[in-house]
Amino acid sequence: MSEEILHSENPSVDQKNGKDYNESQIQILEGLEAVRKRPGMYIGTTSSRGLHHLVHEIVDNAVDEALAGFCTHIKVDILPGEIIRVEDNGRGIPTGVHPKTGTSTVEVVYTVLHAGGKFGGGGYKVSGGLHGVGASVVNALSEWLEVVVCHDGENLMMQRFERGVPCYSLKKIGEQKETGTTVTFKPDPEMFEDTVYDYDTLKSLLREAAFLTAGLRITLTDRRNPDEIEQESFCYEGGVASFVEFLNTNKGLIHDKVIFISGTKDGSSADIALQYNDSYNENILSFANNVRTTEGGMHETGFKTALTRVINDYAKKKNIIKSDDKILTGDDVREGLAAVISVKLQEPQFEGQTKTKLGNSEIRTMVDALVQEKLTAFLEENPAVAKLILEKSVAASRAREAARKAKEATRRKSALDSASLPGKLADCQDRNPENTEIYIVEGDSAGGSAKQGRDRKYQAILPLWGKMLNVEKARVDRIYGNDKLAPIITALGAGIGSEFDVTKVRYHKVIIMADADVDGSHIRCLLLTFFFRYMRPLIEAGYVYLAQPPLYKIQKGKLPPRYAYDDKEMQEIVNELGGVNEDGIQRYKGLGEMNPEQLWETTMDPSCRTIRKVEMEDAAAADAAFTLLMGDLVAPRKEYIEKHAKYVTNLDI
Ligand code: TSJ
Repeated sequence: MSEEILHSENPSVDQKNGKDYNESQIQILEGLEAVRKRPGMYIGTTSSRGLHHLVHEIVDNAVDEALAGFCTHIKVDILPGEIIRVEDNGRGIPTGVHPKTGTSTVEVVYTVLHAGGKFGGGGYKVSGGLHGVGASVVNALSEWLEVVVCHDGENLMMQRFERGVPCYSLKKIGEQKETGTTVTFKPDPEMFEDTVYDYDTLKSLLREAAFLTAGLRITLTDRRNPDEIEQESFCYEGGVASFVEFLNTNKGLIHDKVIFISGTKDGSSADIALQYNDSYNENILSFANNVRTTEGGMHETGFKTALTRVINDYAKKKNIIKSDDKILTGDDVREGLAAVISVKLQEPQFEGQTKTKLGNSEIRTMVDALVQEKLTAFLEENPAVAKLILEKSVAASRAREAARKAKEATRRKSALDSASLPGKLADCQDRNPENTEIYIVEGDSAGGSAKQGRDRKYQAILPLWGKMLNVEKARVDRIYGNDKLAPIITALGAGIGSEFDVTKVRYHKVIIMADADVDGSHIRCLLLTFFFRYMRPLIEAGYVYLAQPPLYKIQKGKLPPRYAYDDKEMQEIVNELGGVNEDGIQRYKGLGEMNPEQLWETTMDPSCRTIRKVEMEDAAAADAAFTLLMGDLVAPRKEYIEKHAKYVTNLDI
């Protein structure tokens, strides 16, 4: 492979100033080539998510400089052509010759896999980054990348790479007093399915980074459209405490001030913030070395165990619970809890299916001891707050007891028994969940078409009817009783909440099929929120999908009909057909308009349909939108709808 690069005819590759390639340089090229051969191995996915990971990866390097205490401001710009520029005001990547390679440290950082900041000379870097892959991976996956560095407060140095290969060695391009690093790169369209950056995705990513590094300012500017430059700047002196305030925006608070706990032990540190709101949900976000640990892990376990113990001990001590059978469960003490746990450690072990579960058991012990000590002291010193939290937990406990009884009552009526599946469910013949899929369809007419159009061997159809339940205001007991959600619970056959058992799910594809209009978004939002809150492992297992019905049917004369899934595609097809007459450009108003054959051809036939897998981020975004849309607070809701009208209607796009 290195052959083609070594003997490249690209005149911009200056053959390293005529120097012979030595063994280590060949290894470097082989390394970068490996990244380009299997990009998924290094960044998880080449989907839009992978594209955004690149920015995260580069920004993390600048964040490390901030954590080391030398950088106060990071600027991220989206430039025309989907080019990203990241600039910091740190010390600048060292520019001297690296003893191992004989090239500059800058070049090492960008060409040696896993080099990261460890080559900075002296400065130790806890392995951060998404999976700690480093700048070289971003370089390998960029059509081109340019780095401009001022390290010595005198010389401005620059180097350019194309698909990972240096175009020339680091060279002086000018003089500058201020130190810092600027990286500009264009993700390689050959490597990514989609190279369009989403402003809101970058915004939440950078806001999160700002929350996790108290005092660091991060500014995002979208310059893609020169007539409409968008900019937002994030800086939070409160760090994770500010993060919790943010999570509780627009929620009714149980107590005013966020509780903040922090400590270090054996070179590891933990920052924890928590605050209760009056909802019935728990919202715990955890991080290890600034990497979001969606699958949880030892830091989360330590926190939860200690929280449950501390609250029960306090309740017993104050005679709030008198007998052992009234002990508060973990679910009870976490009802309405918003919390952020951020730990930093030297050698994080990332485990689990998506490598986002922290495996270091010493962190569990550390977090447990820290929360035990500090939260106990807090409750003692703040009896008024303690009383409010205890009341919330006790109310949750009572509600859960009532829910258990409600569930038993319903069980007795056998309405939720898998022996009696919901009446409207058209089940499939195959009983092996690995082969089967269920379409959850809004609207009776679409449901009818889907039933006729499906392949009944492995496709089940559940039409939804009945009243929309406001999940936001409902506890578990009311979910079971809801006529819209109960059939879903029964059809899936795996329970809900803490009793949900993903191994019992009757279908490994749960496909939400709703119209591409406001009502459709509403139902998608409701269902995603429901799955997010009550069947989260279903999403984590990757079993939830969104059907993508076409928006247009294009008919020209006697030719077979063509379908388009967005406006651009519609225009392309029309052009390709050389135009169509008036009644040939048909826009579907809803799924119900399609006949069974059309629905099968466009949306349900696995050989030609597209379905979109729901990621945790999608579901979390739906949950956040839902909180605003269905919550009690009218003013923020109105404001949100006005500001995000487009987003709310296209929640899945
Ligand atoms: F890695 C990278 F190229 F992706 C990147 C690194 C991207 C950006 C936007 C910034 C940086 C970066 C690296 N900013 N600041 C630094 N700092 C160092 O590399 C550095 C500087 C000095 C010393 C020292 O010990 O003197 C050590 C290090 C690691």
